[in-house]
Amino acid sequence: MSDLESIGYSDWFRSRVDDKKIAAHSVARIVSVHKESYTVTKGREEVFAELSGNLLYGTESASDLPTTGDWVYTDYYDDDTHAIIYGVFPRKTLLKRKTAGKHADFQLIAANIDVAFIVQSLNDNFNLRRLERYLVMVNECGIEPVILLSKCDLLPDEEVNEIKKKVLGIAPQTAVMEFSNLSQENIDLIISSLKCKHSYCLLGSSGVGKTTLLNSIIGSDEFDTQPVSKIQSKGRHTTTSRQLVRLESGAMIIDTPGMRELGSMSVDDSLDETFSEILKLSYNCQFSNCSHTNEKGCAILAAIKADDLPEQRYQNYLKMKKESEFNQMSYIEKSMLVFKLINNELFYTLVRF
Ligand SMILES: Nc1nc2c(ncn2[C@@H]2O[C@H](COP(=O)(O)OP(=O)(O)OP(=O)(O)O)[C@@H](O)[C@H]2O)c(=O)[nH]1
Ligand SMILES: [Mg+2]
Ligand SMILES: [Zn+2]
Repeated sequence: MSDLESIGYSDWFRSRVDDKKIAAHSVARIVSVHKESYTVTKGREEVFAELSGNLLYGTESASDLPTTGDWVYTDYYDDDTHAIIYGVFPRKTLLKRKTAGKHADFQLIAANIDVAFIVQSLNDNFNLRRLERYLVMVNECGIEPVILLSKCDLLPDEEVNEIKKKVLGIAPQTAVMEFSNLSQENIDLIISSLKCKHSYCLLGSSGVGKTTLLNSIIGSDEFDTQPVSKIQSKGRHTTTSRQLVRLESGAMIIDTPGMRELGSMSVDDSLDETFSEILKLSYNCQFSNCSHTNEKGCAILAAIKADDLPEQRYQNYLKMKKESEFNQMSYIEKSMLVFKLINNELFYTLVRF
């Protein structure tokens, strides 16, 4: 196995190389992203790297710039102490999220991730609706989700099992496991599930124990963690950067800062995947263009009435569908929507006088 293969390089990427770039440069993987620089590796030491002028000034969208986990074309200089990045490989998967604020901007979280661990703590952080949002995001990106319920030391087993049942109710196809960094329950199972050459990432709200889990996995306190009360009083996350960490097993894992706002980004496909039972029901609606709101012969409404589908889950589906449609609108479309509303407001004011 070559050094590159040991960190995940495969035929998938090999068959997508740019002939000109591969003739001129070598391949490396992004380990971490800093303000204006990067760290890259070819499977051994990590090297400081910067973007070439062409890449820095010639890209039209921020999504064309490298993110953690990306494969890139590089040249090493000065006895391999420093590298220049010339281009980014096509991505197998790209994890991104809508950033806070009005613009439909995206922040890249990580590229070429195989499995995403969605972490929620079993005590105060647990929320099924939030979990659904994470599942949509991960499915949207074509990444396999695994749900990890943290801090199981804080709850009696019966309560843990109740919550697990609820989770399986919304994600029957997804692996779900409770664990504790404190008692180390199921940590060995998580470790043995990590496959050589595969890339993983840890997702979830601030304070759920993502970094503590990473420390449990590597068996040392290498990365900073912080009590939840401190995170709340400071109003910021403990983990602030993303870094590809190589484990002894040959697996790679990226810890991420907790997410405050989770915008769902698009495509009905992944919504349908997350809410697959709703999609299945809709095949039985009498009319093919059924809006599932008031039609006769609507299988979804019938299922809600018969208690086969929880009303709340259906409402959540509708809400996310709407949100996803809104997010797909361009900034201009959204501004026009507001503008129209302002006009209406003025119009009514005039009528009243
Ligand atoms: N009781 C209990 N506490 C835990 C467990 N895992 C983590 N904690 C505590 O939860 C707090 C937050 O843990 P972190 O690992 O820093 O949380 P994080 O998810 O990395 O948070 P951000 O980096 O801000 O996104 C720390 O005080 C941990 O000691 C657990 O299994 N049980
Ligand atoms: Mg952290
Ligand atoms: Zn219907």
